[in-house]
Amino acid sequence: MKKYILALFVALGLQSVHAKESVKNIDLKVTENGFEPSEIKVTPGTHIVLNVTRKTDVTCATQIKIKEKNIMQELPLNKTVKVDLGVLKKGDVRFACGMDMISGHIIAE
Ligand SMILES: [Cu+2]
Repeated sequence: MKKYILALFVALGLQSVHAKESVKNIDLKVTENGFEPSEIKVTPGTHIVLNVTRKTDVTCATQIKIKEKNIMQELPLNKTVKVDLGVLKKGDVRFACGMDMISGHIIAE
C-alpha cells in the first residue's frame, strides 16, 4: 500500500512538471537555399526544440552548430534530428553549419 501511494505521488509530481513547462517544437529544414526558415521568432522563456531535417546533399550543412549552447549535431539526410535548446532568454541565438558558412537565428523577444 505504501509503495502504491508513493507511486501515485511520483506520477502526480511528473504531471505537474510537464504542465509547467510546455515545449515548443519548431521545424527547420536544410535545403539548397540553406536553413529554412533562417529567422525564427519565439517568446522569451519558451523551451525550444528544433526538429531539423536535411533535405539535400547539395549543402555543406551536414551538421548544425549552436555555439552559445555548446551544441554540435550531425544532420543525416532526410532524418529528423531533435535539437534541444532548453528555455531561451530574451536575445538572439545563432545556428550555423559546422564550418560557420550557412546560418540562421532564433530571436526571442
Ligand atoms: Cu558549411
